[in-house]
Amino acid sequence: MKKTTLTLFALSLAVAPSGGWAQQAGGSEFVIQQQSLPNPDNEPAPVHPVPHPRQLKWQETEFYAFFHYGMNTYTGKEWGYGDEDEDLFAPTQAPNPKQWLEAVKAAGMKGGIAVVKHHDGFCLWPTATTSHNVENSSNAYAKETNIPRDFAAAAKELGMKYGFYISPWDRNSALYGTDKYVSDVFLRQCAELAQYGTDQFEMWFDGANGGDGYYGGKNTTINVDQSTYYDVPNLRDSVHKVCPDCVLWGVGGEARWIGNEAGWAGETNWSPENRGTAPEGNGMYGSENGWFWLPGESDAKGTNNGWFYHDGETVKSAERLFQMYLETVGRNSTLILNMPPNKAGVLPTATVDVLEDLGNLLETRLGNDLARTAKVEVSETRTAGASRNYEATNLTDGDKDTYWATNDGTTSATITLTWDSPQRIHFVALQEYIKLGQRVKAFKIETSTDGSSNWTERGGSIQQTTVGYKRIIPLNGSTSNYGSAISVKGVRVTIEDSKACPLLHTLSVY
Ligand code: FUL
Repeated sequence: MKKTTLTLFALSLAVAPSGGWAQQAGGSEFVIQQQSLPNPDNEPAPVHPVPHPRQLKWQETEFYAFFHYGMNTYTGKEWGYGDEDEDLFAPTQAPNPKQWLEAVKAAGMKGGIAVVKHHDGFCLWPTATTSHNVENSSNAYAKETNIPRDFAAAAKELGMKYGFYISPWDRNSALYGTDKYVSDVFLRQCAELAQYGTDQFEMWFDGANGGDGYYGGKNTTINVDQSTYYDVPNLRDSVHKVCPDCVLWGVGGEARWIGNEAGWAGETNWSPENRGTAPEGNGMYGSENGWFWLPGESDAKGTNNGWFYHDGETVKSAERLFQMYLETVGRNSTLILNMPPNKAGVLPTATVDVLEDLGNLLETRLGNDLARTAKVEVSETRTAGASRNYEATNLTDGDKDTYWATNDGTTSATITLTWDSPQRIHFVALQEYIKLGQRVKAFKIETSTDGSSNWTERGGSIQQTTVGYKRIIPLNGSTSNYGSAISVKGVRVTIEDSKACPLLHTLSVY
């Protein structure tokens, strides 16, 4: 039994020998007697901070879409002022969220977030909270429009995750800037959205607050202090009571803004972070010793102009989007890639085609894990417990819940994969068992043509530092040039430094 004793003067509580609390008459000692918890599986102690289970599920979504559609689609703006005539929202046919989701599913995305209210305050569902909504447009398709309803239903049908972007800043609301806005408008809108599903995986609460707006007819500037105005603890609590697995992004943040909107995260990227100047702190890189688990999310435009669709909007190439994937998902970040529906309320054919091409690239380049057929050996294996082992084969069994680990105190180790015949490869991917914290600080990847000698370091000048949820290293050192494969009979990963014993659940080779 371990015993930790803290002495605090002027306190009169003590832990009884039995382990329960006991009052010490007139005493001045505060004793915490910590019993060693039974650990029959010999599981490693966590390295804090660790993710909340909802953050873990969220991270597994990896790659998902953003759909900016709304009043701005018809006015040509990116930030509407909030004074738009509702009639301007005029779809040329019934908007079709199922088509949006089908198209991104073909690109390998596992879900999507639909903007249902942007800063102009125009709501894409019939709501009791404001007249600035679809029902008040004279357009026949608009009157039938209910994006959150149709989006959630389509996602469920397609087996995808869904969430909503609902702008806290509302340039239309006469109540904006008063407490009543938060309780009677914003929180109610969140509650209304829950009628379309309580299994939302993320709520995007954008932090923008440019100040000026129409605000119910008052043409004025209203600035709020977002850290206090939105009553964040209550907001978080209210959302989680209804949608327990929903991660709040931005205001109330449980994930952090990578901060460049260009589709890349730092090669060194920690999920731990301090809540700093912005609520999200050190965007691209996180902080090795951060206090909170605040994993990075990269929001990026999949088209060349706006978040909203504008005339002449063109889609980025599948190769460019593949590069973004490597530089975000491949660097311990999620990627939320924006694909804006057009005035007909659908993704244009050119977008759909690129998404399909992207799906094919991901499938051909990262779809066939050659590690599954390799022999795997490690320099050390943690002593097994009663019902869990930490064997090297856990790395290649395709199961994210089994992992390889070293014994406590061992912070460097090697993993060697070998094949009898030469394999043509481009990428190595690593995944930590982050449930027990992010640990790896430095690693290197080498390959060998015969599997036993002449090991050559790979990855060019790419920093091989953090791993986190997922790290993908292009062996040629380039995220933009797929290049030609290298032929190998061995891959060796050396963990050079780690905060504590390293825990990896998957090692993949493509
Ligand atoms: C920003 C907003 O102001 C943009 O309009 C867009 O919605 C982007 C994703 O977030 O902060």
